[in-house]
Amino acid sequence: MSAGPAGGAAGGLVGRARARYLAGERAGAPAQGELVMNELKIPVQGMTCGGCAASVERAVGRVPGVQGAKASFEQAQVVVQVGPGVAREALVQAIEAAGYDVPAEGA
Ligand SMILES: [Cu+2]
Repeated sequence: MSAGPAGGAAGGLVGRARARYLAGERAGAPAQGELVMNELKIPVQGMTCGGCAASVERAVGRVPGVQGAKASFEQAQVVVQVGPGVAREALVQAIEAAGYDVPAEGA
């Protein structure tokens, strides 16, 4: 039976092609977890030092769904990593509740 070995070789080829396809797919596109994560850049007024920036980070960090935050008082902004379904408005409210101002978008 010559079909046996031939079938086996074809199977191996398909297996390698599939492995390359999967590897390429993984390298070309971000992983699922990163894809659903979003980065929101929110301008913040009223931060005057690193302590203020830390307060803003803590404030947005308490909003459910927030994965991380990096605030900079020099740049007057906070960059927030959020999962799906986190509204910008919830972050703005948390920042304002902490005593800082977020200028209206497009103003
Ligand atoms: Cu401060």
